[in-house]
Amino acid sequence: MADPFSKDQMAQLILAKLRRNFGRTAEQATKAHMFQACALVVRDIMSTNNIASEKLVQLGQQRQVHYLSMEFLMGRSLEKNAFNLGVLQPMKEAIKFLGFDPGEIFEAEPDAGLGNGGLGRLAACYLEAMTTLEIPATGYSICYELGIFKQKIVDGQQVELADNWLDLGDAWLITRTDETEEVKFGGRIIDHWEGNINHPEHVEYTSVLAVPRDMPVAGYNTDHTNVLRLWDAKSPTPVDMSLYSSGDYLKAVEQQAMAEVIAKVLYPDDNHYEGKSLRLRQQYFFVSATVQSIMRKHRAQYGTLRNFHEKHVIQINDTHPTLAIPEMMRILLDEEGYEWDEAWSIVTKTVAYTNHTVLAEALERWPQQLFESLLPRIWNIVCEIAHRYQLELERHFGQGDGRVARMAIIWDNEVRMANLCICACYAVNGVSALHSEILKHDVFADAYRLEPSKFKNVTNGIDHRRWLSEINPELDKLIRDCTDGSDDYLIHAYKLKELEKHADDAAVLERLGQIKRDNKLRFADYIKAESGILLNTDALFDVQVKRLHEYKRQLLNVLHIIYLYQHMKEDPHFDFQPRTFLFGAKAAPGYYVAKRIIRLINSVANMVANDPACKDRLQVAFLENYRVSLAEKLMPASELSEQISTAGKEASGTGNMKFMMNGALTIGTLDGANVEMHEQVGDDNIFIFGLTAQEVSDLKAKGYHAYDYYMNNPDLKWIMKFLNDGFPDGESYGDLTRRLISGDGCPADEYLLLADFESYKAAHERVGKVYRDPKRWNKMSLINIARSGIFAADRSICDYAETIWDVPHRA
Ligand code: 26W
Repeated sequence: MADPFSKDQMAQLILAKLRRNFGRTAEQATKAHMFQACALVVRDIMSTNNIASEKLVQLGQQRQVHYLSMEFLMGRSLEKNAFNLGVLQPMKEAIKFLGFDPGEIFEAEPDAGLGNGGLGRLAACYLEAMTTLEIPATGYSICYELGIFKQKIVDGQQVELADNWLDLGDAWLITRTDETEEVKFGGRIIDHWEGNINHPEHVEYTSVLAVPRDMPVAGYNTDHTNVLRLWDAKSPTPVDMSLYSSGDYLKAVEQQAMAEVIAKVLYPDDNHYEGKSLRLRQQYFFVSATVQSIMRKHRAQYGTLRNFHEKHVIQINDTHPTLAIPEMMRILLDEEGYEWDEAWSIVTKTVAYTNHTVLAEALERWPQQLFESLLPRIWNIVCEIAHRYQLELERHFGQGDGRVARMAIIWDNEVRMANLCICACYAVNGVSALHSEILKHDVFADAYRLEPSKFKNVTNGIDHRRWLSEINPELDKLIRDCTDGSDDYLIHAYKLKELEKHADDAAVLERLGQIKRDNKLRFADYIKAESGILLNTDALFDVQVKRLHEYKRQLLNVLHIIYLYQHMKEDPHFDFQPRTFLFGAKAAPGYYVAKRIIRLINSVANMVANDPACKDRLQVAFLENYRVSLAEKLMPASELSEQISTAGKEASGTGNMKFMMNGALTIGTLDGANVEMHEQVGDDNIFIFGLTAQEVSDLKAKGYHAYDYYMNNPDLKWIMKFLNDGFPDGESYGDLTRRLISGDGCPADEYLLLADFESYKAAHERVGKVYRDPKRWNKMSLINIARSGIFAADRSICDYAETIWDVPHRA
């Protein structure tokens, strides 16, 4: 590591940036100026380090990782990068010295919200971990002008506002115009045959320029620096002057707008596919630019692409970047003159695929017509891949076998992206043990039988430097005090285990409890200042934050709250542990039911807030605009983490890990990574309830009758009636109860809320009992923290490096 900076040096650097970039002194600077100046200082350090890192990689001819993802949910970077670089302390002192409050400067940074949820945040944690582990890696995505929308709650309902993060977020980006790539859309292909070799010519296409805007990423305690390459879309001709002068002004401007719209906005759909032309354009745009850029650099260094797979691995984050496969083929065939077999051999040794969801409605299937007209040459290549695959499958299974149809890449005039990935990738992995098993035995069972060795598991992990040390400094201190006093656990997360020596140490448990109380108070202060809501910090903070989706079952949580409410009203002596239920969730703008559930949560929150009977006992709050920077404040203050998805549906979950590391206990189903959390801590340190994945699938096979559960359970009956009758705010929710009981046109209660209700209720009763014994609760909390090391992203990245990428990493 380079020498650390002193406070004075840091102040000088910041002042110089203020002067040069904004023409201001410290006295004239706003918080926004100050943030930008600090970011520029940190960016300079990383940029210098990155040049050195790239040199070393080039000299050592090391294999590089390219992580392709439509989403990178980076959140804020200033405090994080400064922390990793070891300059956080002098920077804070310098900010103070210049007359500002460091906390306020960090708060001035907008979240880089270039993602929806789990998949995007995972990519961000992994880029940090790859950097810390000194793996030469680059992330690739789109430089969306507008990130995930900002959520406002108006009259209980979600309203979406534009998120213009580049205002200030720009400070991190280094524009590399010299590495611009051209991406071609539309037009048609003219085949020129020379013997049996084809030289296809692409004519009448529309060009879009892809301009890299690189965001450097620092690793912890290393000079190694990687970058996130965000492609911005530009028209090749600013405004076509020939059209302009010929009077076709609109057409001239239109061409420009058509090009630039590609990078305008992140699609806010999570786990839900819609065959939108612009989305396909986004995918090809970023993937084509990425592959061209990697191959161009490789050629410049090695003079050939023959050894490409030895020097590069391309990891595709769900199917969204699948077009990297035919795009590599296109370059090798059309631009480099390779024969099919050799090109295919290079591609299939380079690309690996991670699946992140089993929900059928999330599977990408592009209509042939759209695909063919937008990407004519890529379409031809995919047809050829599909054809050859079909022949192979038929050789293996026999013609007319159902498996050939299920595994087909093109079928019913659709391109199935997952099947293309499975065919072309040398590795396919799920993101938790359970999820990987479901992939092998259910979703991709046919492919698994064909090539079992392709299928792997890499259980997700989170950046524990951000999600523990940075956001929960008091807990970080306690851990250091209880381990060897050093920061070693920041590199070797399994050292958290040493905490467990103190599992019966009353003083340590008391201190752990005190840290949680302080964090709750701090969070309550923040919420009060932001929204005016006064949280009851004496109550158990029971938290469910994640995207709103029916399979995640926020509605089950609400049903239980209504049950508690009813019992409290009925029986003033009803003995239950006071609770503050906190929700945070964005709904996809077009997902009607999800939006209704948000409205319901707000109806319940209002009713409870205005009912004196609930005072100091029951509280519900919907936290507006849940995002990375809000999660960072909330995790340290949470006591109970709700991970209550229908078993078999949540691929992994990563929020669950953030809660665990910050000492919250989990109430959850045996789904996704909860299964492995349960394995780590045992029955005694987690509140498990509900049907298992196997039981869910058995019940569905047998025929699930939600109505019977409803009829046989007086609590459920009462709750449904309550929802139908409506709330003091005038809203009633017959639409939601119908969905649960009769189905309203679709299968009733698809996610088995009613089947799991009783078991959920019982688990909550256990929670309440344990909470009344603070010593026991704190011990459970300590054990959870101590055994959370396995959920560090470093462990996941080591798994990828060793079992899929075959690249070395820092020990
Ligand atoms: C095409 C629309 C679309 C958009 C996003 C489909 C699917 C997605 C993502 C794959 C959904 C997603 O974020 N999945 C989440 O991935 C996390 C990281 O692996 C897991 O922890 C979550 O369980 C999973 O829901």
